[in-house]
Amino acid sequence: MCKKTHAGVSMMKFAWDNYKSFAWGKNELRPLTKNGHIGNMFGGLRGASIVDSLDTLYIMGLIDEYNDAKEWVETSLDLNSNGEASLFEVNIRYVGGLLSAYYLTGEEMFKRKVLELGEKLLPAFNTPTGIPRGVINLGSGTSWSWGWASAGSSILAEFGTLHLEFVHLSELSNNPIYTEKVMNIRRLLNKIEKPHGLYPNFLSPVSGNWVQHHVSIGGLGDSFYEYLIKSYLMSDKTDEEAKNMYYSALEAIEANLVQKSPGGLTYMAEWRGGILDHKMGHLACFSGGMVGIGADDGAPEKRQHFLDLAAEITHTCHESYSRSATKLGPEAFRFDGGAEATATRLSDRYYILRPEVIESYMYMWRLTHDPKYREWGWEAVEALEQHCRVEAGFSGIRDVYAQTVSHDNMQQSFFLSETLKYLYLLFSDDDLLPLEDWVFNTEAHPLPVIRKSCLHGEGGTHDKTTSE
Ligand code: DMJ
Repeated sequence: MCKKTHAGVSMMKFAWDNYKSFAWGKNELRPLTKNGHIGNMFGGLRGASIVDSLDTLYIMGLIDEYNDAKEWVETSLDLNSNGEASLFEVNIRYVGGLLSAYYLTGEEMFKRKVLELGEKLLPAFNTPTGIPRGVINLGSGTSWSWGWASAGSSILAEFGTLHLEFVHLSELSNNPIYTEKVMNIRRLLNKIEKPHGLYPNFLSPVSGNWVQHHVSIGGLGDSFYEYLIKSYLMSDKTDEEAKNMYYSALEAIEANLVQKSPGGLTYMAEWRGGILDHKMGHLACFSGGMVGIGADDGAPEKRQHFLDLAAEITHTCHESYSRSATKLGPEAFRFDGGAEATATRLSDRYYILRPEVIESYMYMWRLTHDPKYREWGWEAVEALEQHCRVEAGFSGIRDVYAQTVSHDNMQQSFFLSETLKYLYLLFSDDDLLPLEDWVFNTEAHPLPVIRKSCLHGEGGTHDKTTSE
């Protein structure tokens, strides 16, 4: 194992050990106050950091830690909870985490748990259009829209980020209902008229019409686009509808949102009813990797163009890191009023251990083997160690431009699931979870490509899925 891969493992072990000491069974660790955080995103479900970490621990070969996590899931993950859960968050973290744990290890218990949980999500689809609402009570099955979403609408990045997990739920249960639910969403989105070919972020689950014309590749839109291309890849390149929707969406994005700054940086702006907002969120930085993994299946004459676009976006996102005092990137950066990849508002300067920039480094490394992606990943390791590591875990910071950092006291579960996993894969050989065989859900949980001839409900795989 190379020294840099080892660094990823020791960071994971440090994050995990502290979670275990101070927050075991809670959703996240609060590393400054050394206690646990539960929050209200998962409707009474607990142990988000455990479920999100199962595959990372396993892949890294942290087997004692993985066994502790597995035992907790078996004995203490109580799915009979009664609170208000985000359908999206439960799906990407719990369903995704349990599915990948099952596929990597072949442990039947994970399959039982994930099928039990999957069933509890189905009532969210009982709306006039079948577009699910954002919030569901896992006990009663009642669902409703987020109070902050305009006019009772559902969010594109939420109802559009169910496909990969739901197709696997159908595979494992031999029950087509999950696939039917997400195919119905797909059908509606494919059919509905789109302004300039773009997908707005808010849709009414009652009328099936767009509610506002705000378009973003960052928050509220992001993973919908990611799941189009990944649905195609996960189907062993048979899902032509997903493929066509992805490339048409990308064409509209390029025509309307992709911009070049005066300093030559390529970025994806946001769109508000035809008016561009020259801002890119940290969340939108996943798109370097997305455009990269989709490059090969585009029209032959556009392949190099897509790869170039992916590299340019990843470069811009790296710039948002390298232009800060901490070498970590802000939540959102702008390209107006003289700004070039920097945050101008105080409220955009925080970094909460998000993965998207490192995620794009990992994909671009695998696709090009250009050493700069590993160099950039290593800069991020050093910055995380210097500014986010505290006595009892890793913490987000409030201002990436401040020389003396102020910590937010939260070790997000996606730091263990995504940030540290992508860093580890960036410094590992390509045959660890090869991209031809595995697709990562939006929380970085690997799901196998479905090859009708050999999957059929079997857990386990012949690929290299763990460190020796
Ligand atoms: C993760 O939970 C997922 O990557 C999601 O798609 C977006 N936000 C966080 C990480 O930033």
